[in-house]
Amino acid sequence: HRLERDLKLALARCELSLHYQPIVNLKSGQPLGFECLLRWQPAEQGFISPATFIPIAESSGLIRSLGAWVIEMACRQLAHWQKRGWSLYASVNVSTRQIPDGVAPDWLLQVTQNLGLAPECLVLEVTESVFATDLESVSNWLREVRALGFRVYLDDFGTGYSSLSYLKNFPLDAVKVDQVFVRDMVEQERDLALIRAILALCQELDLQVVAEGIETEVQRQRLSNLGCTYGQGYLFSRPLPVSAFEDFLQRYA
Ligand code: G
Ligand code: G
Ligand code: MN
Ligand code: NA
Repeated sequence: HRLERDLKLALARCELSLHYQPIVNLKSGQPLGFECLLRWQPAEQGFISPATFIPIAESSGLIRSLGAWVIEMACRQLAHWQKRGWSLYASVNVSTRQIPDGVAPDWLLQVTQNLGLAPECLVLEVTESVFATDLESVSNWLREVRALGFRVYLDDFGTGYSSLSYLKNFPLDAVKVDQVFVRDMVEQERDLALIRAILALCQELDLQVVAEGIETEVQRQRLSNLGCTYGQGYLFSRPLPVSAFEDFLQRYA
């Protein structure tokens, strides 16, 4: 596979970078953290979407080294921004294939400690597909990373193999409501009803909620009125490269 071969070389060739998208307080718009999104720009080509290359990295096993690079880069960038006075957290996507060995708790501790970062400032976004794997090792991993102070968000909530019993049995800090529910919540009564139900469920379970894919002021307002505290989406900012993200932060300094 040509893409797989090129992806193997991408790290050494410095073709990978992270873009940063703010996660904000819905009421004030204040950025509280950022999601790190991997970007690959091979020489003499445009960007290749992670939707294309992440599955290749997962099936080839390359996701381990790629994922480690993402976490180290995210932490370095976060430490830099914290030193500049921006009190933020970093949220990184973790593939199910990386759990548990690719994101070993003691390795995470080492990376953050070396940079002087509090574990609370690192969020690991996992998807519901973790619950379709070895539940015992996932469960042990979750408990260990959270006991060390790292936070875990359940990403793309509502689109995967979600069984509500997982919310009951597995310790999580927040769920990220997938953008498919937010997209039509203003026009479609059923989508709004689903959002309401998810928010009520999470309130009962003491789970925080981040709404994804917020593109309009009306969506922000509705979500905020329904008691959703955090959000992310193009309304606030697209995922941005370092300097553009710093410009964004500057506006809230
Ligand atoms: O940013 P964008 O919409 O292009 O991302 C597409 C998909 O790729 C999303 O599902 C996102 O979670 C995933 N993705 C982006 N960066 C990473 C990463 O560093 N690791 C993993 N595992 N997935 C990522
Ligand atoms: O799967 P995950 O939630 O990690 O991926 C987030 C993806 O959603 C990223 O690829 C990001 O570029 C994209 N995204 C972020 N905000 C918006 C938005 O407001 N609208 C749309 N359509 N996509 C968004
Ligand atoms: Mn995500
Ligand atoms: Na998501």
